[in-house]
Amino acid sequence: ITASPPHIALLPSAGMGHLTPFLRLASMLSSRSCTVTLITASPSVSAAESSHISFFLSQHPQVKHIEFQVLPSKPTTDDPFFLQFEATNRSVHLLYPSLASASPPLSAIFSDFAVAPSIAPVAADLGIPNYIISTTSCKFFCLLAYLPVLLSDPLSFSSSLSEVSIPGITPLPLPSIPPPFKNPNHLFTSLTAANAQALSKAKGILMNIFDDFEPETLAAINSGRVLDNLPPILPIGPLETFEPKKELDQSYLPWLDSQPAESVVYVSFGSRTAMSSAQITELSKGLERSGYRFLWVLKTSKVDKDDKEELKDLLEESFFDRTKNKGRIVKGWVSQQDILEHRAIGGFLNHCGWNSVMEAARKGIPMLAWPQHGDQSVNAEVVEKAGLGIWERKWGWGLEGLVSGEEIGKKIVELMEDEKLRGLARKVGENAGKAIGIGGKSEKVLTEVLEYLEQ
Ligand code: BUP
Repeated sequence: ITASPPHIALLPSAGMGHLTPFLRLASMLSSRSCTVTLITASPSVSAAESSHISFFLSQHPQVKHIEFQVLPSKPTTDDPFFLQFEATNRSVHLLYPSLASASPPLSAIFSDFAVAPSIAPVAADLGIPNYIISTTSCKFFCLLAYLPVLLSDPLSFSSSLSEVSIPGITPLPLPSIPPPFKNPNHLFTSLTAANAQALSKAKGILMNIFDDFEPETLAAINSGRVLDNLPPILPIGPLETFEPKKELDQSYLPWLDSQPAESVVYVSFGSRTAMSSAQITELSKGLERSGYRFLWVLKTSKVDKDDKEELKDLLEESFFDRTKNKGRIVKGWVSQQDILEHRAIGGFLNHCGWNSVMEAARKGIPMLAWPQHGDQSVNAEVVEKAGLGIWERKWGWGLEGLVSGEEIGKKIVELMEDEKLRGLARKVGENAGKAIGIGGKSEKVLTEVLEYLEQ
């Protein structure tokens, strides 16, 4: 009997940073003849999530879709994305009947780290393997996996220490630890610890990374030096992009098309950064002072549905007048992959959300890292070490302090004029391309997983 391609159910979690790698992987699996079922939680937190899911399904009619209602949460002041992680975990068991009756029968569930504890028993009852998809750097994943051990010692995050030690990998500077981890009762911390405890039940951890980007950390975790009960870490990135090109604000494109090669700084802090108005003002000053051309994607709320402010209320009219030939500011969703691919882009000022890092790596675009929250400081260090970018540590967490326009301007000049960095970043791009090319390290890992799952 000839083997037939597997049927894989994909279960992402809340937020574009989590949904994006799942849609990309779903698209890749489908083009490799797998049967794919995409499971999505309803209602979604952001408008971007619902529109991307709809567009993805319209472009991939062969992909099956299960939409399930998450059980409501008690209203609290917690981050709405964290609340959705928690609600999804409480609701996942409801999926059992539809997964059990899938046709052809399911071969595996690929699910987000954020739902690890609730999906493990479902996969076990179905008698199929569960692969967890990690949406962050390998280094930050080590911290997530090791968090229960750190939380068991009240001194782990003591301010008298300058670093946090995790066996097998280089220590993490204390300021890079996400502030919620210092509070065991914080919702994000308790959820993460529960997720970490469920990791050993998974068959493997698929990561949107490539071997050459974090070789030492990957080798350490895969040789059991971080923890001895983790499943294999399977680097399959950078995941190839699939994104809607239609229905987006592309008003900046004609302008971008007319700019010289590598002359424009692209500025974006991802989908969940609500930058303060004082910082927005300083950033505008910094961009102007740098003298460089810029394309700035500006968001002012954590959840896009709440983003009601207009550009004219955020920045002075004189700023627009002075910079009308130098820059464009966009409010709303852009196609970041198209922007990073554009020949005019020469640098990327970014928060180091992991998808953005892998997209910049794929295109070999030098980054100026300015972490805002979550995994981003650890990611910034990874970016710096890999040669993809520079990071000004003393800026700290973007959402906590205020960095002056003068400093921002200087750093942008450094980013755009550092030829050595540009060369290193280009090399990162070449290595990323090799990893996902036929016979490349990441491509082989994915092929092996799919061969293992063939029916
Ligand atoms: Br904003 C924005 N267009 O306008 P990250 C983002 N993106 O294509 P985040 C757009 O969304 P987390 C826009 O290319 C990336 O693939 C971007 O994910 C795309 O950051 C994704 O970079 C955003 O991981 O998520 O949104 O902060 O907090 O989970 O890191």
